[in-house]
Amino acid sequence: MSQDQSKSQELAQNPARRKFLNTTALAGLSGAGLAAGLSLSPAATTTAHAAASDSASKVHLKPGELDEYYGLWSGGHTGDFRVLGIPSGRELLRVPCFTPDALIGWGITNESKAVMGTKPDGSLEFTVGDTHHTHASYKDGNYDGRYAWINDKINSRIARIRLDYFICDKITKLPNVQGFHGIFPDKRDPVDPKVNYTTRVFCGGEFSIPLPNVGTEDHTQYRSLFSCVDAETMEVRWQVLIDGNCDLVATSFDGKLAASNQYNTEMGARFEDMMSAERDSCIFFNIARIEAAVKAGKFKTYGASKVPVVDGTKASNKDPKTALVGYVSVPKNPHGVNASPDGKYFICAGKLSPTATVIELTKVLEWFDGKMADIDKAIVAEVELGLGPLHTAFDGRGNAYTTLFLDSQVVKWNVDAAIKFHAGDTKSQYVVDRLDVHYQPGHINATQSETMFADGKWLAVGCKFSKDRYLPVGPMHAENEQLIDISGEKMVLVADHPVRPEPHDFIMFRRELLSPKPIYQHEEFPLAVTKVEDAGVTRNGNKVTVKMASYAPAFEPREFKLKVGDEVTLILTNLDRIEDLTHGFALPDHNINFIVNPQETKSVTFKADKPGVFWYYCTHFCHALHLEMRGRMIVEA
Ligand code: RUQ
Ligand code: CUA
Ligand code: CA
Repeated sequence: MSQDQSKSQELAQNPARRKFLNTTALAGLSGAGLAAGLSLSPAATTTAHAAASDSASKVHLKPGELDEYYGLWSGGHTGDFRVLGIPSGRELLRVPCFTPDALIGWGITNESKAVMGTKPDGSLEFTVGDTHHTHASYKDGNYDGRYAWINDKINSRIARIRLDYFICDKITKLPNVQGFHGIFPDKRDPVDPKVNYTTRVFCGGEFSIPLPNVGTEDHTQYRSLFSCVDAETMEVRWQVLIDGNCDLVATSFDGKLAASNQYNTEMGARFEDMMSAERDSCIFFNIARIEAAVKAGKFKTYGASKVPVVDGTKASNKDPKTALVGYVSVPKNPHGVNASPDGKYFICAGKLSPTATVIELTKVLEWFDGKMADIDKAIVAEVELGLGPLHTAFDGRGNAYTTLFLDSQVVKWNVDAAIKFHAGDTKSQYVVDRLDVHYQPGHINATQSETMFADGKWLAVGCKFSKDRYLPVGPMHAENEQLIDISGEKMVLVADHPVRPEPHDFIMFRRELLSPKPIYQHEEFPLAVTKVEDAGVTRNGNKVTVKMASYAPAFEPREFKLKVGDEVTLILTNLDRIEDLTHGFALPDHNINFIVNPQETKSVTFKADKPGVFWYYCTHFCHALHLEMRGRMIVEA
């Protein structure tokens, strides 16, 4: 028996060993958790390898075989959005959104700068980002392949990714919010049954700040806002002023409720204060009522923002019949809130409590209807799982899978059995299986997990530490995304995938739910140079427009002349229509480099500030004459 197994057995036999983590225990225990991860015995490793080889053939796709699932991953503090194939785990694409990207020329081209946002001098407002959570648009309880959204925690921005071209087309900054963390689209409209698809995206504000943000030290004055962004216009529709903070966000399948777990109901400014209470909350937002309050003009605004802010504080929401929000009590510093695919429950993981809390949505709605006096009665289970529970996924067969950060495990548990256990049936065995993962898992998701079509095939686990799992490459380690086969009763660890630090959340869905376009259409680009004859140079004073076309293996024009001091806007359309025939445009000594995919148009604006001959050339291998695909920019003194 491995040390990890004996540790979890000891915990199983003596679960009261540490009901809750306090400040001192936390420091000691996180150390113990890390040490336990390191000391996996050779025996345990061998067993894991043997089990994995049975399922391994499923993940090793033959050359030319395609994956069954798309995986949409966040990039973490690389600030990007990533696309993986599942089960192979192969990374297929990185979609830049919040941060510049040298391959695409994101942050270099005028079009990308317009999406990212610029300062008055034309330079980028932000060049850093921190993406955590990505979720896609819904229709009838399943992904509809229109959009994905992703958060930027550092600068409180939300980006939309078009899933037809896999490009970021809009970014919105949330006003009066810092630490925008959880994000989730609604799944249908709460009022209009015809609107059975996503029209809103909800955003949780994790940090509290003065409203408006003046530099005051008195943190009792700080507040957090929960924001609603319009899925189409990407404008902020409304915000809710709350007590405590928001962390992760989940939405119900009927569109009526959004929820956010709160770890800082204490509204403390230091971690000791943030963990002083034994229980925090999961806050529930009544979407229809909030929108009615906004319509009725019952809102405030803060600072320069015009966004209506309704009052969701406890003091103003005591009467359930008129309440915009309800606060369900959850133990201690919960992390993660996830909606079960049957539409019945939200599950909050306890983080500093070894428990998961199951909240029944019909009961929350009964509270809002005034039929149930105590909203905490919506809790139908609060069961022990192990140390450091963070996030939960579902297999569509009634089982939940929760990561245990400190135990370095995934625990599979049955939700109905947990509810029975909580109701007093102490014989109800709700834990089905436990599996060691490597190491310290955070997010977890199963294929189709957050839809009504959870299929229970694969489980991916984002392990925050990889330690000894890969060849050492110096002090910085890859993260370890592990893939687990959950098609049977027992979980089987099948593959390790190194990823560049550090993805947080991800979703995986069936490939037929997307139909990406193989090439662009000129109509997407107002500046498109649609035929070679339109290429050429026009001058207006010292403002020069260069319309350029690329078609393998040439640029048109092949040379153009400028004078020092000219301000140049170069518009390039790739006229090749062949799938996968991308050209690059690199201009030495001018910090310009970008690609144009088939039928795509991009533009750059720069100063010709020095005399010389500058060979612009294609960077993307496109043709036998790729190296010859170049031209001269001649700048005369
Ligand atoms: S959080 S490890 Cu940024 Cu998604 Cu839970
Ligand atoms: Cu065009 Cu290489
Ligand atoms: Ca707390």
